[in-house]
Amino acid sequence: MLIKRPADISPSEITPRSLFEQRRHFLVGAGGALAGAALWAALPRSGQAASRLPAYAPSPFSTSEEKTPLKAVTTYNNFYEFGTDKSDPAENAGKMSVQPWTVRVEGLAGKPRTFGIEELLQLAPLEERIYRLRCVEGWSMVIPWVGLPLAALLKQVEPLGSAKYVEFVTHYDPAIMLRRPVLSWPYVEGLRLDEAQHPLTLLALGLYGDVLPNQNGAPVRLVVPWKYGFKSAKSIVAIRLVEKQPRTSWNRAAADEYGFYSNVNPEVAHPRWSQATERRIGELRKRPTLMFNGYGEQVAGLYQGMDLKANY
Ligand SMILES: Nc1nc2c(c(=O)[nH]1)N[C@H]1C(S)=C(S)[C@@H](COP(=O)(O)O)O[C@H]1N2
Ligand SMILES: [Mo]
Repeated sequence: MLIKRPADISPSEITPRSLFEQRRHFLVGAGGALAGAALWAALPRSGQAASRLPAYAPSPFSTSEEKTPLKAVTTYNNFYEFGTDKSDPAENAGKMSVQPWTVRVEGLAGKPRTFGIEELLQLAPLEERIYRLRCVEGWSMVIPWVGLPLAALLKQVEPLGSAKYVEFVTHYDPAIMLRRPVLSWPYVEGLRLDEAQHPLTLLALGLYGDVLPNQNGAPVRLVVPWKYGFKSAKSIVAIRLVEKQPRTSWNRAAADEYGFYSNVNPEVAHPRWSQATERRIGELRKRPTLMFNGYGEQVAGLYQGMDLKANY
């Protein structure tokens, strides 16, 4: 049994909305004119006080649904490298040092290159994207991410025509992370190239206006809002353009339960539970789960003609 369906976070653990709303303020400056390198270097690190990201614009892709409180977003996590209980990542991920940090973008590319994390800030204007994220376990959150489209990064390296898929490799340090082979480490995820280039696919550097807390995948993670949460790889160190569909950690662990596509689909049950409904963290009621997590209008075209029951 790999994933248990955990009891939801108790309402008492959730910070009242007014508390975190008070600390919200948007840095409006010279329209992102601050040099990314200087700015990133000046931000506090290693799980210390939160620090604001530079100016970012709201995105038309944002949902207007009520956001999940920051406290829940940062204490109810899946980051199995730091333990399998929901509270483990918040307790243990502070050990991870995220500076310096580089992301290698390699494989079938005309201009493969390693990017310093501060360079990512300069590739495209930062955006705030308020996305629903649906975990395969049956809960969901609404999180205001800050980041840039992954497409902006991929464009830099000029993918070759032979590149069909993108593999995401995440940080693994056995000195501070689980050695037990709960999953095959490092955690690997993958997308088809057109999914990776889709405008909704976000390379997130922050949430609620601050740099990412370690437990949420600092300093850089993926957010793919129409797929189950496990596709959104945390703490990415390499992005590989490849010809063949990558073997992902969850697919290796249980291929019949975690398919490559992993699109949110209420009609395809997980072998051990229905996926028809979900519980928004902080709520008691169940809501119906929407096809493609409600992003069908934007992404359904990617799967035209595919059998989504066979390609689960
Ligand atoms: N490296 C890594 N990335 C990961 C995971 C993980 O265990 N390791 N868990 C995934 C799962 S199952 C989910 S639901 C999301 C949770 O992201 P959040 O904690 O920021 O909400 O991260 C995904 N990314
Ligand atoms: Mo998940």
